[in-house]
Amino acid sequence: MADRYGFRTRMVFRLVAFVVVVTSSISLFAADAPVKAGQPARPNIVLIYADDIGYGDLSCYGAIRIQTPNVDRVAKEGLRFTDGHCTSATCTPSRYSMLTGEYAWRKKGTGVLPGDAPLIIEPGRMTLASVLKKAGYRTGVVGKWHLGLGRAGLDWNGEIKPGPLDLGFDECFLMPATGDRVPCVYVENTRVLGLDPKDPIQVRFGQKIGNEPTGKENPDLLTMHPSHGHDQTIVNGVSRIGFMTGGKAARWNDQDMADVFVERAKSFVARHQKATPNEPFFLYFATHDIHVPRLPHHRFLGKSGMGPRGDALLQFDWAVGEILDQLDQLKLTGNTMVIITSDNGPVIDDGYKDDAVAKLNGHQPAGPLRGGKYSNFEGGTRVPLIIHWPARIKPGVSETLVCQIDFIASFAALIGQTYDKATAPDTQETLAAFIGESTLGRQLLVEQAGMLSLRQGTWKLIDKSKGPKRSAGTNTELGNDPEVQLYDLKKDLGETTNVAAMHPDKVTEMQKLLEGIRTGEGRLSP
Ligand code: NG6
Ligand code: CA
Repeated sequence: MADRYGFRTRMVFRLVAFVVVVTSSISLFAADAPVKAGQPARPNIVLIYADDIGYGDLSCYGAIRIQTPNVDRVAKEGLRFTDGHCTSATCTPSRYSMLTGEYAWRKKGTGVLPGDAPLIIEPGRMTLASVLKKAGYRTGVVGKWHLGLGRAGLDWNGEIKPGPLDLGFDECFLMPATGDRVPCVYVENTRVLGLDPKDPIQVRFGQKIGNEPTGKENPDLLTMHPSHGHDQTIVNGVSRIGFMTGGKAARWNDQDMADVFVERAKSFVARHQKATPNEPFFLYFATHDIHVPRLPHHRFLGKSGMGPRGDALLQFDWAVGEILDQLDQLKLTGNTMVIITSDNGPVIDDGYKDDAVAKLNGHQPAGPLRGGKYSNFEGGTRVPLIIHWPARIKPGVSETLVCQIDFIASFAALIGQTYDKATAPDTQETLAAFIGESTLGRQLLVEQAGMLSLRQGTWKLIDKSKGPKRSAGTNTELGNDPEVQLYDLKKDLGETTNVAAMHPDKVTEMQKLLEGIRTGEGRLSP
């Protein structure tokens, strides 16, 4: 039998076969990386939460004096937000809001916590981690916690409970509070790591405990001197906030801290991948960089030309690269959502003489924004926010107003999970904005610093305040003014011209809106 089908027919067969193969492999990919509209997806989620990195600190946000190539890769391949926010201009309230979905100012005792504070989120309460855990995610937190641990009067030598394990995390490896606060030890799950029972640890704030040297009494022992505050127990040549004694073998080494956290973060991913490769994971990776004391590893020293603050930024960028490399190696990058953001705006001198001011070299940590950490101006809460998820998110830049407090409602929507609106009254579902499928984000956002401000679209209202213009120690412009302030950020991103007098109706409208949110329906905590 010669040619049963003609040449043309054979070509059509081939074409059909080709189309079948190609479309089936596309749908295979789609099943692997759920991109179909209407279907819940379950990407891995890696939330990289920087400490004190400002809007202008990364080269993808316009920094020129410093290069952050790993973060820039995330921005280039992902969605970079120009109006992304934490809720507060300091750490504890931002983290509280992000994890609970409740504005921190609704609850007393959520300001910057001392190192011996009890856990401020009620054990068993729904959190970002527990919502994901309920949906089958393996959950872990590595790095800075700063939401309190245990109950009042905690004995650091025993079981440290309650903590993240009571809030939906399967495992944790923590710096309890901040780098500049005692206790300067790591907590692994419910124990201080490496503690020698013969050398028990004791921690106290407000009153000295033990007889170890302090920055105030023994400045000659210091390798880094405080500029304001930070003159209590000396650990590794650096005086901290608070007093501790004992626990010598368990004390962290500041220069190794980024390495330790990266190692722990990678180990969480690797172990999880091995044990349950078909289940997604959520890693909350909260770096210490670039908070004070800035003591990056010696391989970064002098590399930025901007002193320890710039070197710590390079160390942060390195850490991001390490996480990305691991995801690449494990072939997880496609269906992992990597988020990079920060807990508050930038600060230059935050209490140590580390050359940050002298070596700034024209670098603008807040970029075009006014203020920074502690400030009511945009520099306080408008921070870098980048989301990278190749299977779903198209690269680009979004000007949509989004906030970390909305991760709960938005991720719940993404994975088809319900969440308890009563305990998370302030989280709003803005999933489409986070994944770049809509330009509709938040209509209203309360920003917390010394007082509350309100964003409505590109309007910004800062209510009257008798507070100081600048913070005495850090020299940050705080945005306090006895007159009400209104800024039109579309025309005036740097909040230089108060237009309240020109728009009295807008001021009244926004004051009422803010009051409504403050006292209204959503109120939960006393
Ligand atoms: C301040 C500290 C500052 C920093 C901040 C918390 C002094 C003088 N200043 O009280 O150094 O630790 O608290 O930073 O003690 S945060 O990023 O954790 O909010
Ligand atoms: Ca911070």
